[in-house]
Amino acid sequence: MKNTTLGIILILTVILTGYLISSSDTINSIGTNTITGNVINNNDLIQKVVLSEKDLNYYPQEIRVKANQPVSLSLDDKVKGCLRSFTIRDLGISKYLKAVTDTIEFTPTKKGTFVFSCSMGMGYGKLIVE
Ligand SMILES: [Cu+2]
Repeated sequence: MKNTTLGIILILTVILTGYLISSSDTINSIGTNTITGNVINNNDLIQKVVLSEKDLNYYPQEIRVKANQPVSLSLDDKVKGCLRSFTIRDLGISKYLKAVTDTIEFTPTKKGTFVFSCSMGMGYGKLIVE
């Protein structure tokens, strides 16, 4: 009798655990975006974008994000000089990201392609809002 009760509890625990794991996967997959290799994370709905530098320009030069979902953008330690002064003119964004932990937070509401650049326009790329 005791073994049966234990068995039932064990089975229920397994089912419940399985359910919890699968439901958290669902939450994760909602937050996950397949953005060209520059987006880490997503346990939440924030689209984290980390840009690097390659050949004196931003890398990657194309970022794809979803509209109406917050974006947190940062620059890694390869990004030097004026490239750290990140600008998306059409979105009214311009910020000097001094440290790798500095971020630009914004939520793109309009779909389309927006040019991003350094403050001088020397480094540039495209932000595609889908
Ligand atoms: Cu520049």
